[in-house]
Amino acid sequence: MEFEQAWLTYTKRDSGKETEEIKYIRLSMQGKEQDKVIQNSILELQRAFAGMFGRELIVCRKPEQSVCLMLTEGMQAEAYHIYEDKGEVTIAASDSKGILYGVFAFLRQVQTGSPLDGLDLRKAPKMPLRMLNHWDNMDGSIERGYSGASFFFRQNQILVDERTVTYARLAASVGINGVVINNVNVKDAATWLITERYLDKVGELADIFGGYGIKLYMSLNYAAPTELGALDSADPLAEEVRSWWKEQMKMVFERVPNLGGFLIKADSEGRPGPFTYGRTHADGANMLAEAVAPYGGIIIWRCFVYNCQQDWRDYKTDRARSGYDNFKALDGQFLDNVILQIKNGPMDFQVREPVHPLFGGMTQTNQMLEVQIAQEYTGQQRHLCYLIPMFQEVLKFRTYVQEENDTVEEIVSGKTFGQCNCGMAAVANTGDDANWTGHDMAAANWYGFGRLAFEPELSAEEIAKEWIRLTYGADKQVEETLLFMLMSSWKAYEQYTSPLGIGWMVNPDYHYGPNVDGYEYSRWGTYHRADHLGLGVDRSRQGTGYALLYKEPNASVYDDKRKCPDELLLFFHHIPYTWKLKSGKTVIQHIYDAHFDGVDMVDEMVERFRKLEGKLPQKQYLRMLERFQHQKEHAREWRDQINTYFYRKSGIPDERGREIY
Ligand code: GCW
Repeated sequence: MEFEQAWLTYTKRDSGKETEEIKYIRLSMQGKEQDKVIQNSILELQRAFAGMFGRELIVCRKPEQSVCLMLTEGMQAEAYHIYEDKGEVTIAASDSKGILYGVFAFLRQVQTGSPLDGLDLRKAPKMPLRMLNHWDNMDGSIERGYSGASFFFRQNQILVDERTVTYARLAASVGINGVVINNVNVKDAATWLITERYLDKVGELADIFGGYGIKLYMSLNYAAPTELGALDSADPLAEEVRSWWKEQMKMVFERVPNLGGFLIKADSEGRPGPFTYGRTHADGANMLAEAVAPYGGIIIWRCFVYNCQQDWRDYKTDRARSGYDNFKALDGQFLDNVILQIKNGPMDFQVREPVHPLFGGMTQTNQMLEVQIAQEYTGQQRHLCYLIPMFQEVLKFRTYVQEENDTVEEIVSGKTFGQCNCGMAAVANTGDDANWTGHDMAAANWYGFGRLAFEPELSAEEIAKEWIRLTYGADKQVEETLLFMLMSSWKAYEQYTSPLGIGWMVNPDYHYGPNVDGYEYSRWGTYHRADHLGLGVDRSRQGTGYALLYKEPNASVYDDKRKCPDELLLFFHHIPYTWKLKSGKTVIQHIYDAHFDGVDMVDEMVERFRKLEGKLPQKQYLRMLERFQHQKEHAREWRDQINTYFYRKSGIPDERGREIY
């Protein structure tokens, strides 16, 4: 399958000052023997300079040349320092990953046209783990994949080819240092990934990744001992089960010594787990952690655990509570090489959710934030939805777990509780489409996720600008237009889809397109609980009590409908249509206005985009235009379905007299 280079285009540059400055570039390498990562760093520089300037970079060992890669002592792991002195650029680091990240950062400077004169850039990644989670199945399909088939697996075989290398380069260029290659729902052939059948190929993949500073991880089937036919039980406290895992892991790590570890989804949505044996998540996670500990392995255990069969009509049960209720009591029981991976919100990657209350709820457990750049609920890469602004809001959220250093960012950076097994993971949005991400502009989410996990202090706008320049060059109109589109897109999507934090108004199972009553577990009634008077889920102390899971003052703010922020109001409260929001509008009028405004925003985006014809490569332009045309129509369908539904329910007309179908 043909593939493009996404943001690593390295296209020809033949004007501008920066070109002059580095015209005579040569490369020198100081420091210890070159490992694979350093070799790849040099290759990357050579590739880039050949592409951008049509010049060959000569590698020599004399220090007085123009670009110097320097391994030195005393810097933080993975950090780099780039500085210019008398026309010579030095990229210094204490480890080869620092050199690699420094090289990519230097190339970003050159490509975005930032001045090299007087350059003095010191960066160290904020989050220790910066991971992509692929939900790829071994038959080649991708769960919630919107960009074609898997490029890791086909027909139950592991693929290793040119695309693997380009993938690793793209991921490393934004600082990704861990990749889970298979779906967390581990079934069929994937259960066998930890056996002889696949380990040679896993090892090959792990080596390619390793050359780019990336550790390979796999998702694990908790019931592997029984499903592989080895034992009758997977009880985490049974001696034979524990020793089976120890033996298995010994073999796995012998064969793939640079393996990072495993990701596990247990006791959720039909996946097996320790509950079968009356054991806790801590029992299950710790058993595996012990088995991988001798090899420096890590167990990442997901907190996305809920019982989808529960009757929640009477407000006694609430899916939003279940992550917290399952894990809070276990805080402090997990071994050091276990990390709990927590989705950004308590439900499931809706366009708007409050921050998961486990952040701030746990103080003695390694924690990792999971976000989803695969746009399952945010337009499936047919709609444009740049998610970095959302992730930034999540990271900046104050949990009040302590007086300072209490934001989600500080927790998952390890600052709050002095941890180093922590970080951020994104459910990946890639597939084997030529452009990797289905929608060309969805690549900004992949790019942005990595950049954000490395440097959360960057603004969503800065990240977007970088991505635009790297991908499409320095044309002002292109930059302004695409920046406007990216920065308006999340807001627009939120406006024309489900209102005020309520969520779930999508078609069941495939989660695309409007369906107000579409929540798949609606056998107990609609999720949104709309009647002729109002809508929303009462999660206050009178309702499910979920609001009280937060630390003060968050709990009181969410618990009180007068204080609760508008954008989350219907997540936390059941509200009459006539209730006045902080904005001064009634709930029903907000629903109408937001839906009309959202469509207008899309229209404006598309109108501006059309003016880029001739400025973007034609093939890409047409590919994108097709998606934008669909988004335009589909946004109208959303608007009309939602507005009509609530008009019919409430009987209250639009005060601006617009036609509601
Ligand atoms: O968002 C939901 C998806 C499932 C997914 C699950 C999870 C991998 O609809 O497809 O399964 O979350 O995160 O485990």
